[in-house]
Amino acid sequence: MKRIGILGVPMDLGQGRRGVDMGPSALRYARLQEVLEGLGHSVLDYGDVDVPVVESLRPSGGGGLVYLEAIRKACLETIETLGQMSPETFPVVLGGDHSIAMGSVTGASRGERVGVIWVDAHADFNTPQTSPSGNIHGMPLAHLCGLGDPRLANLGAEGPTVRFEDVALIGIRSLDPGEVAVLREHGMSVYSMKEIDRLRIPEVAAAVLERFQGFSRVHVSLDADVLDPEVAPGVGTPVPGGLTYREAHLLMELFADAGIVTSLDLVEVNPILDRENRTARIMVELASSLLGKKIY
Ligand code: B3U
Ligand code: MN
Ligand code: MN
Repeated sequence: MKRIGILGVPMDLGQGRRGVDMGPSALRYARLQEVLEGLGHSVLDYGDVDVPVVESLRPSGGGGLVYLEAIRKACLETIETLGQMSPETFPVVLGGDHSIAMGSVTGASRGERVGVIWVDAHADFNTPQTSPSGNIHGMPLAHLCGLGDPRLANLGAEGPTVRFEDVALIGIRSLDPGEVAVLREHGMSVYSMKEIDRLRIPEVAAAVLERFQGFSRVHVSLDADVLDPEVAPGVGTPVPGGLTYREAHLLMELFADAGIVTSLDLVEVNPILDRENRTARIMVELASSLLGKKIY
């Protein structure tokens, strides 16, 4: 039995499509708390971080970076709220777009060395210099590693939250040219869909889990768009050829069996683009697979 703390971050400032701010509501509507309690956990919902409505910010033009300060503030509030949870609490942070992970990973790591498993169609390893869109949800992992804009790269007390060698990316199939260069430069460990097709999920999971054995903190950041759009249509930037329903569950179950994961993000669920809350329901099921006990 774990103590689990749910925190919503209704953030849509990291990208251009409306609706992803409703992700926390959709995940709660899909009975996240009841499902986790059904597994025997004790679950407390800490409510939502305050995120300004996009219309209230009236940007004077420019790309997505005009929202940098508002995103930074929401990430700092996320860190503060996660800090109020007891150290043994397992945080489940609900996006919102993926820019929230700069707050969730930093807060959940509690200043300790943290292994990050980034499960996503995208690497989110752009910096303001390499990003073709200017959207900050395409940049959180780079900033967690200390690259990019110093206002986002140093949200923790002591510099970058994550070491380059402590990241594993899984499910990647859409990269920008500048992003590839930065990933290569830092020798990032990328399990693309090609590698998943070649090695299959058990081998990928085993390799990643072996790397993070002995870590006191391991964070899984689960972007709904890692799933195939046929399985999870409610996302802003769908990319064909993603994880099947069974592959995604197997990955979470193998993580659960290893028992080393200490925190989780569920991000990029966009209920406006979804079909009858299917994507939120699948994300809740995946959280349940990650937090369930091994039966067979
Ligand atoms: N790499 C592109 C697209 C993208 C990243 N993350 C999402 N989409 N969800 C970018 O805008 O940085
Ligand atoms: Mn992402
Ligand atoms: Mn993505």
